[in-house]
Amino acid sequence: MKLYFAPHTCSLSPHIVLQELGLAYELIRVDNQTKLTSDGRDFRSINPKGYVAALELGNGEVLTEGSAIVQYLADLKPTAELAPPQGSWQRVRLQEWLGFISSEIHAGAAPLFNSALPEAARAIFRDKLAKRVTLLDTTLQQQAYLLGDKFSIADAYLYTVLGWFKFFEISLSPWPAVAAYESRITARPSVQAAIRAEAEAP
Ligand SMILES: N[C@@H](CCC(=O)N[C@@H](CS)C(=O)NCC(=O)O)C(=O)O
Repeated sequence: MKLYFAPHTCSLSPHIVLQELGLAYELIRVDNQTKLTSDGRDFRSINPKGYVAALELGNGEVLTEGSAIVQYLADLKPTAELAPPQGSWQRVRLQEWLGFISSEIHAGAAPLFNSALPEAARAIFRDKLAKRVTLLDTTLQQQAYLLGDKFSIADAYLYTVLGWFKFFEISLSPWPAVAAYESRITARPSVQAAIRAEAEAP
């Protein structure tokens, strides 16, 4: 499998999952400005959407959309229990979280990377994000991870997008349970290995 990634982006989420599962993969860096891969190809010929993450399978299929990729990966190794079984109620709960992270946190935070965004719009996005993180804090006051007491693919995704808050100078200190959650996940060997591999990738 090949994971197309760009540093500090949402592709860290499937990367953490690959590390958690101990699966073999090749890492291919994408320059999100030029859309060139580190091996000199036009990334849009691999993923016409032009954005990471993309996972190329051995049979040549390319899977995109982070929440689909992490579910595909988790199902390759069900014994790792990174996702509840397909068809279970808990799987639906997982998908509920993945949808929330994707549409409320990921898509809610991404505009803040745009330096052309006017301050008034920036304030609107920040306020909305704060409301969503307050909801997360309420959940994480009661349990260690989004689905309960076990780390799942939803946590890999949420951790990844929470990591952007430092770029926006949004401190997690108003949400102590979220801050503790972020520190707990930072300490996972899979996270450290993924971050190191991205820094060292050509
Ligand atoms: N809907 C996609 C969004 C992916 C996405 O936002 N990718 C960003 C990095 S986090 C990107 O590569 N942006 C570059 C671009 O859109 O040109 C998903 O959930 O995977």
